[in-house]
Amino acid sequence: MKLLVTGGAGFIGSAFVRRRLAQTADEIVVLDKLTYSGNRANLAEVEANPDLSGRMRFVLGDIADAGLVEPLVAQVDGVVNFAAESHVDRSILDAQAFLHTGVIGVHVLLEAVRSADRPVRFVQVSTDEVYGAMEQGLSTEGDRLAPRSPYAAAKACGELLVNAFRTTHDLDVVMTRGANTYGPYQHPEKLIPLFITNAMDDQQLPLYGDGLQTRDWMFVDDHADGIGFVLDHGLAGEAYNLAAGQLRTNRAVTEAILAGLDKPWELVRRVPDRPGHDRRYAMDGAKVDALGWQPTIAFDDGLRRTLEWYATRSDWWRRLKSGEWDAYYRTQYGTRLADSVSA
Ligand code: NAD
Ligand code: TDX
Repeated sequence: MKLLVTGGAGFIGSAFVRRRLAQTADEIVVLDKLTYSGNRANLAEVEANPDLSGRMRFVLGDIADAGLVEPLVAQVDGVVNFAAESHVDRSILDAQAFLHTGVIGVHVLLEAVRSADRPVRFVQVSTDEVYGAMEQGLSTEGDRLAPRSPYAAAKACGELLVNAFRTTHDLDVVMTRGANTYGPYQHPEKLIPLFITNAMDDQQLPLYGDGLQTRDWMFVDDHADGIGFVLDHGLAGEAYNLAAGQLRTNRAVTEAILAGLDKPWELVRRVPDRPGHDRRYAMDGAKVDALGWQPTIAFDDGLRRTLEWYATRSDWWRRLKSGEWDAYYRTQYGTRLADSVSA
C-alpha cells in the first residue's frame, strides 16, 4: 500500500511509521507541521536504516493546507490521520490550535479523499476521551460522545465530520479510539515522561488533586499496531476501541515510576487539580478483539522498557525541556507548585 501518514513525526505516528515500514512493504509519505510536539528526530531510526528509508518521504506542512494535501492524497491508497494538538492541559490554556487541526484540518483531509480519483481509505485516530469520564464500567463504541475538555471536544468534532462524510459521500472511513499511551519518544509534557524525567533530575512531581484519577495505559507499540490492524481489517464506517486493559490510578503509576528509578515519594507534590478533570477512562475492547486484535504488553513490562529508553535518551528529552518549555512549565506549574502540599 501507499500511505499518507499525517502527524507521523509525533509520538504514536512515528511509532506507526517505524513499525509499519518494518512489518510491511508499504511506502509512506509523512506529512507533519512539526509543531512543538512534532520532531524529525522521531524518524531518525527510519532515516538511518537503508532497508526502510527508501520507502519513506517526509513533507513539512499543515493538514489544513488544501493545496498541499490534495496532490498528496491523490497518490495514495490510504490516509492515517494522527495529526492533532494532543495535550489536554494546553487545550485548557488555549484551544484555538486544537480546533484548527482537529476540525478544519480533518475537513481538508476528507475533501481531498473525496476528490481523489482512486479509492482511498481514511483512518481517523481518535481517543477514549471522546466518551468523557466513565465513572464505572466500560465505554463501548455505541455510547454517546460526551467530551469534557476542549481537546476531547475537538477530537469528537473530528469524528462527527468523518461520520458525516461517510454518510453523505460514502467515503471508506474507519476510526480508532485509543487508550492513554506511553513509551519511547513521548513528549515530556505528558504524565509518564514528565514524572520520569523530573524524577531523574530530582525535581518535584506535580500530582493533580488526590491522584486517584484512573487511566487505561497502553504501550505505544500496541497502539500503533492496533491502528495498523484497523487500517487493514476494520469495516468501513466503524469505530473501534483500542483498550489496554491496564487500569491504574495516577498515584499507582507514580509509585511504579519512583520504584523503577529508586527515588523517594517525597518528590511528589499534591497540586491544584486540572479544571474539568475526567475521573476515569475505561473502554471495552471486545469489538476489535472479535475481529482478531489484542494488545500484548502489560503495564509493568511497558513501563520498564520506557524507563530504560528515557535513561539512555536524555539527549532526546533534554532538548524538548528547553526553549519554549520554560515558559510553558511556569504557566502550567509555577503557581500550582507554589500552592502544593505533600502528597
Ligand atoms: P503528538 O502531539 O506527539 O503528535 C502530534 C503530531 O501531529 C506532531 O508531530 C505534530 O507536529 C503534528 N501536527 C499537529 N498539528 C498538525 C497540523 N495542523 N498539520 C500537520 N501536522 C500536525 O501526539 P500523539 O500522542 O502521538 O497523538 C497522536 C494522535 O493519537 C492524536 O490524534 C491523538 O489525539 C491520538 N491519541 C493519543 C493518545 C495518547 O495517549 N497520546 C491516546 C489516544 C489517541
Ligand atoms: O503533571 C501532571 N500531573 C497529573 O496528575 C500531568 C501532565 C497529568 N496528570 C494527570 C492527569 C491525568 O489524570 O495524569 C493523567 C494523565 O495525564 P496526561 O498525560 O496529560 O494524559 P490525559 O489527559 O489522560 O490524555 C492522554 O490520553 C488520551 C493524551 O494526552 C491524549 O492525547 C489522549 O487522547
